[in-house]
Amino acid sequence: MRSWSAPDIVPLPGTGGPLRIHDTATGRIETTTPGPTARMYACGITPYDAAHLGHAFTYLTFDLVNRVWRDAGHDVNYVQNTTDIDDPLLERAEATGVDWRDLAHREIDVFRQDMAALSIIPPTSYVGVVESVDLISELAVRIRDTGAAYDVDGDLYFSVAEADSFGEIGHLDREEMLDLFGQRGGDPQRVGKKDPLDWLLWKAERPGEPAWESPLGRGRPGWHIECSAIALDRLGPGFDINGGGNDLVFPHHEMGAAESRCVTGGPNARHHLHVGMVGLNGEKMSKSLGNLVFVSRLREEGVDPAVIRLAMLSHHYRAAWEWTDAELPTATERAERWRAAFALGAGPDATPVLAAVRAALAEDLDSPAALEAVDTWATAALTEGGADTGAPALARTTVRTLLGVEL
Ligand code: 5CA
Ligand code: ZN
Repeated sequence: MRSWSAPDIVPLPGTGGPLRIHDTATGRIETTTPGPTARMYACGITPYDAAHLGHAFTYLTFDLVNRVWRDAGHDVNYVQNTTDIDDPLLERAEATGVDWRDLAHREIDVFRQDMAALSIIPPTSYVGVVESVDLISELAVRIRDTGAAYDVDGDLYFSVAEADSFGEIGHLDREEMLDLFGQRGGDPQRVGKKDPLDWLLWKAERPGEPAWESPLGRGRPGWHIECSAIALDRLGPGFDINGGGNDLVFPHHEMGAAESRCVTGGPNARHHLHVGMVGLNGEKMSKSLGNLVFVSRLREEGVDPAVIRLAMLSHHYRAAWEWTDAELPTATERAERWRAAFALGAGPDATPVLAAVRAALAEDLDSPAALEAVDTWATAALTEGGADTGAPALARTTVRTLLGVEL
């Protein structure tokens, strides 16, 4: 599937250090150790509605990972899916009287524009489920052939009893798993399953619903297997980082990891990165709750995407936070201050700013600390001045290349 246009990445002097990130599976900050090409997968949108600030915050986080790795000298193979066939998409299409394909194409297109406007580096491979049905059904067959899956009235289920190391990412107890499984797209009540936690790999064709031919019969993929199949196909086993928002820790990433482990015998990824939820008025911003601030709406209202990006960067990726009316004025003021400092003919040496931004991002993507380092330099440049004529340009390039803020 077509991705979106890439922002300009201007190289910086020197190289950054290794990226350390909080790994959900270990609960600790771990040092990533990619090869020459770092490999990362992030769960993409289900395109039944426009992207909101929560989605943007998640993709901004993976964009920072991408930038830090590149600055450390790696190429990055970044894969993102889009769930262009799933129940919520079909429900919305039905409710609004549009074809589900048209709905998906329209929303994916808005998403691409949002991502490009926010200077998010596009994935190397942007992969839809519809175009991947064959490789997903192939993985389902491989899983079935190991004996880990079984049939319930034509649908294929993964048997949780056969999942080695189940719980390795979220470390939840069974009660919590059952609760979250029911809330997040699972079917604990389905009659005929061996265990309420067993999950759907392949859903046989239902009347009036789209279906594809496969060795498992006509039908469509379950949710988790789309990501495990696409990641295995494009990245291979044991890639560097898998992740998404922290609403995906369970069941999505736990069940996806179990699928992958079932056929490879090892972990799908070396590290698991999860982003805190962005809320509005005390609730998680979510399509089903309808409490959304759309990136596309803000853009239509004329908000500078660099300001939206700055507002998000002022929050650490792991913390849950709320979008409020104060976000945009604060970020606008900061953008103006920085712009004024970058426009000066000279300023204080900016080498320490580059070092501080590099260090802050490499240590678990501490973007608030990175912004503070730039604030300190900009304030000094504007109030005390400085003699270094290269400093404003170096500070600006630091901000553009590492933080992706185009000022
Ligand atoms: N298509 C699936 C993943 S395979 C999905 O979860 N789609 S989504 O549209 O619901 O979410 C897209 C991405 O944004 C996911 O990584 C999800 O974890 C993240 N996300 C959703 N809501 C929020 C939020 N309020 N704050 C932060 N991230 C969010
Ligand atoms: Zn996913």
